[in-house]
Amino acid sequence: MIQNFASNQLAIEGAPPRFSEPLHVGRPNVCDSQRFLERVEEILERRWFTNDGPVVQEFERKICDLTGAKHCISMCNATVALEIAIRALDLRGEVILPSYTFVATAHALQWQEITPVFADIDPITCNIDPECIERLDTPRTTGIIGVHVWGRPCNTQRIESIARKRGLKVMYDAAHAFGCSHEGRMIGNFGECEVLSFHATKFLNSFEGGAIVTNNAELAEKVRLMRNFGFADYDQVIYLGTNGKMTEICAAMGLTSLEGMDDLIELNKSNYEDYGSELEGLPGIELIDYVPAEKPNYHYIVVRVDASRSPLDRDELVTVLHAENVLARKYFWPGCHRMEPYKSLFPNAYLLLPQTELRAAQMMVLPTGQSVSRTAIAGVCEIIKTALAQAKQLKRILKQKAPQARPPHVFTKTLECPPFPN
Ligand code: T4K
Repeated sequence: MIQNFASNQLAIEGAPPRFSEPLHVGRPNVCDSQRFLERVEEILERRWFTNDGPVVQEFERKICDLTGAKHCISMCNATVALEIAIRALDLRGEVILPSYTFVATAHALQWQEITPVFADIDPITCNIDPECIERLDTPRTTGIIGVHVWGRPCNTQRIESIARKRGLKVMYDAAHAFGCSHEGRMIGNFGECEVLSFHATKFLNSFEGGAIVTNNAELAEKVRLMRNFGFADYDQVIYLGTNGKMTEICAAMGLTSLEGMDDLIELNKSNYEDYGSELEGLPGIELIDYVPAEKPNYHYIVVRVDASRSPLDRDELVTVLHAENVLARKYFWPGCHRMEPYKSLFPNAYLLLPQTELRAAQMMVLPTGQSVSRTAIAGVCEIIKTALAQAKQLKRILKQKAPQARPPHVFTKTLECPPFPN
């Protein structure tokens, strides 16, 4: 899969791509496939496929054991889990959240006609800046959604003290943070509730899936009802609800992934360290760090490209990598405030989001996980090093190729807001 790099010519200059197959960010990890298939056999035999079956219940119990949270209510995905949590907490009016997140966090509010109010981020952690929350709070504000971006926890103490002072409810989008700890407690125990994602691309995958974890029994009960159309019993609907249920097959995958979780963390950590040592010392190239005293899941390899020090900027590096079949991603570019419908609703939001604008233009996510070997990591880093060393001539080529060189799935519409800073 990895080709020889005999000459220093890059694919963007006309050489064959370094990787013959695409190297994806977000390739799913598969743990014990035999054990998963056994579970599938059992499910088929049992003929209980969904609606709170035994595998779902076992999965939920194991999530509680691992996080220490009292209740886990599994869901079909994290987006629906966010929507249900927002509704169960009775959030309405305006809710403050970061713009630097996957668009699902904002959509879960807007879908329910609640106004997402975008706060700027702390430039170090890329998580919501608590000082901005104070500035954005209005009489219409009912809550705050913090997002533990890349699995690095928000400043929960500060957020929750602001919320207490101002009578706001706090929940967290913990889609990236399953298996991580914060101040000695596992993620899953903060705010009113936390939402996990078990999407195929996530640290723990159940094909598609999510969960709400909480220590609040009343909220847990409400969420359980809402997940199943509001049914309290046969023929008895006592609540407005939807279909947010996880299937048995998804739970079987989730359970199997849980059993392989320690190995996954070890592998992720080793990949992270390999990237770290390969990229060390490159000007303007910085791998985000995790607090080793806590328990990170090391699921994302996130590199900040500071164009004031690096000879190539983030977009240039991503274009070079794509030409080599390394499908690096620009998560989270553009920030939610530059996506529809928010771009039209709040055309001036960018004025209040300088750190979001800056980081969205700098961050690049590289492939990791089971499908990326040490040799592949060395290959990816060698491309980056070669590109930086040849930056002057590459800039000329990139300029000429600009329209064709654009990665296929990036945002191509002309933005009404001004261009990003570098
Ligand atoms: N909150 C946050 C903070 C989130 O990051 C997310 C999801 C959510 C909430 C919502 O969670 P869910 O409702 O999904 O449970 C991907 C994921 O689809 C999305 O789950 C994730 N965040 C986001 C950060 O990344 P896209 O639009 O970039 O997906 P896509 O299809 O481009 O896939 C990413 C890469 O993974 C591709 O290069 C191909 C590779 N891939 C993907 C799948 C699904 C595979 O190799 N195999 C696969 O099966 O959003």
